[in-house]
Amino acid sequence: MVDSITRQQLSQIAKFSALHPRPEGHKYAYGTAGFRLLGSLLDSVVFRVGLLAALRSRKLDGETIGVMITASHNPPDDNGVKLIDPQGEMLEASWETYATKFANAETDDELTKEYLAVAEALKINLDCPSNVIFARDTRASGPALVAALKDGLQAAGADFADYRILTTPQLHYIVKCINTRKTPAPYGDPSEQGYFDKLATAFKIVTKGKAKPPVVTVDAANGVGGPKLKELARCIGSDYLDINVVKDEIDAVERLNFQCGADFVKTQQKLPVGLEPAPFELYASLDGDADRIVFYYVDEANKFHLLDGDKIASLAAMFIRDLIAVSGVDMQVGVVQTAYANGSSSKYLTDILKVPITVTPTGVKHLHHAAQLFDVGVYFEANGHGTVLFSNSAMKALESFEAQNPGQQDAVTTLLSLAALINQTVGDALSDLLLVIAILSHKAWGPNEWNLAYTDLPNRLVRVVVNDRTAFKTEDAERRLVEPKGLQARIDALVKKYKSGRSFVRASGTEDAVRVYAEAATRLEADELAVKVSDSLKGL
Ligand code: G16
Repeated sequence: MVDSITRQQLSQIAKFSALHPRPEGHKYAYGTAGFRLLGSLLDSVVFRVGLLAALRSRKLDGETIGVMITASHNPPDDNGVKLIDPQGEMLEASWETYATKFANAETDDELTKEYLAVAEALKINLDCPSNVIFARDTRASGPALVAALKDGLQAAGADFADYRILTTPQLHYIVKCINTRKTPAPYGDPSEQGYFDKLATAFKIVTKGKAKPPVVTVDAANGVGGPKLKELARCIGSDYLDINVVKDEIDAVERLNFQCGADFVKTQQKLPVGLEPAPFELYASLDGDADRIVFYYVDEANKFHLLDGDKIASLAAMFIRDLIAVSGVDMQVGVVQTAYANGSSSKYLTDILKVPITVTPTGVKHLHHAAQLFDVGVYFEANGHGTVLFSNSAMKALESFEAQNPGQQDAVTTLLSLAALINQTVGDALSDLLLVIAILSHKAWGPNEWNLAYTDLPNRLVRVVVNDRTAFKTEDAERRLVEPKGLQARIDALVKKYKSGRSFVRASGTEDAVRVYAEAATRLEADELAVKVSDSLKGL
């Protein structure tokens, strides 16, 4: 028996849904980082995500849920939408199925039925309060998608707040702040200024007594990270840090991620177009929503050296491991990687640093949960997406530790301020930038000294367009293909021919393509292996 509140909500949903018709024939899927495709195909999806966000909040007794409208590293015409859970984490995986069902409902009637079915199956009281906050990146399709989202939230009777233009990690931060406000461990002030202040204060504590770092030049991919980074640097103050932001034309929407940005630099293994670096100075590139960062420099011969997510993870793990050892606190650091991790980085972590490694499928949602199993979990994808998580028990151990000497006290203070500096909700390019600068300051290292820890095996990442990427099924944390049948055996046969060869193929969850990764002992061999494996996909 449907009560009057439910009836009213369903009728509102049907009414608003008619304004956001689903394009015919398109199959949607909640992928690596939510729904992501051409902005012009997303109106109905975003409206429906609004409905789901309202339900998710109700299911969690009115806790605040976040909705981010962004397509991150994708080209300017794409857009996307993803949900953020109350602790600032990615949406719980079991709800991705509902998201996909909502997005694919053929008619308004089918959509209201799905809505009711989820509410009934999960025993959600539709009369319960529902709170949602949202933001977007700088893409041209953003404002119209925000309007669709508002319609969805209104139809479902949710209370909502528009945080306008933010980086993805800023929204994750604010969601967590709101939901922890009245708890014994509030995460921070739930505002953009609160975010800047928290990072700025922590950075100053972590780098106290160290020389001011040399200037760092940051390519902001012509996205939202540019203005936000300038504001963060202003909050830190030029007495402590100089950041030179380039590629910051957010109004030139067609230049977003174009020949610049973290994805371009990592996949092309070259400088952003137009950048003329000075030897041995530190450079970095963000992606379109500032949740990824990679670093690089050139040597005296102008040779490009990439310091990617694996290098960041190794640097952070080494620094934190050493601080823990000095502090005498009983805890352990571990690292989470994906199949893309360079073989040399995994070897360095295990053989030299002697820290445990876990490997998960691509997508920070997977890495994040694995990192939570360590006292201090460092997780980074090679593409520069990652963070460092301090568990509750690690925080308690640090907070209650009684240091026996100034060295121990210093180490504990640095670890605690690192936990504040590093975004605890998701990979955050701005926070990771400060983390790297802080560690290099402590070590008095430049990028070249950082790079010396280990030498990357030459590698190549290729994007291959296929007829149907959903035909590519993997196992073993995406390191092996199960389908199409027979393909893995062909890849194995190719890999065998190369010294230190490794290659895998997986479907992208953010682009309509599959990705081929190859590494080998020499540049030539890595490139050749990548080409041969890509060729083996022809006709699929
Ligand atoms: C997203 C995910 C990352 C993932 C990347 C590429 O990044 O958040 O975890 O590595 O997509 O994924 P795929 O290879 O499946 O396309 P972003 O920065 O685009 O949000």
